[in-house]
Amino acid sequence: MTNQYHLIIGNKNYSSWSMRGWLTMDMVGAKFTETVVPLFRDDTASILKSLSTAPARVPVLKHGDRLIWDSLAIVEYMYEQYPRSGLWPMDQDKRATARCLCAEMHSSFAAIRSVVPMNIRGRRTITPSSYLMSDINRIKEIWSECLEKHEGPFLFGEYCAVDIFFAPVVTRLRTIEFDCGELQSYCDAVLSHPSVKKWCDDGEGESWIIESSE
Ligand SMILES: N[C@@H](CCC(=O)N[C@@H](CS)C(=O)NCC(=O)O)C(=O)O
Repeated sequence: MTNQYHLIIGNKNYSSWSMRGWLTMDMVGAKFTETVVPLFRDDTASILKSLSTAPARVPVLKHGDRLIWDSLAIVEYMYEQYPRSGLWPMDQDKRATARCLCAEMHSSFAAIRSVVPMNIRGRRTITPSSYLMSDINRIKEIWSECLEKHEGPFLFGEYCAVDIFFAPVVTRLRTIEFDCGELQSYCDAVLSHPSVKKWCDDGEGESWIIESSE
């Protein structure tokens, strides 16, 4: 098995799960190559199939013969590879909560996902429905509790996997020009993190358009 990491991702402007995989790789400092596959085109599935035998979704991490085809699995895999990277907090109590929050992000928040598809360069003001607000309120509760307990600037003090998992939520709130109030400083900290900035700059530079996410 070679030690090369190869990350297969979707459009940086639109693919929130890809963003989480990529930010994970960037945070741990792994040297990796990336292939961006434009999503929701007639040839998307066949391109993905030509790149790996994983289910036709992104992100997919190839590490030698190993395939890791889910963003949360990529976090856990890269944590095993880079245990001192700070991907999960060092403290076990914090780490337990951090894992719960990433799992919650991974399995919940259907409203924000469906009503506000990720579109980093997009801006559109909306009046959030109560359905959407129930997700946003839970997100605000998580952020407030973490920031109060750990004193910021990130949710567990230092930037970690939880900030990575919430980064696409931050960009979605910016897309709908949502007033985050006192949580705006957290959003600003995420958006100005060098990895997040790099991803967003790349996304803004893409020319693909996915109409259903506009
Ligand atoms: N649970 C998966 C979700 C992956 C996922 O749904 N990725 C989307 C892009 S953000 C995708 O591949 N969509 C293409 C499709 O569904 O055909 C993960 O965390 O990696």
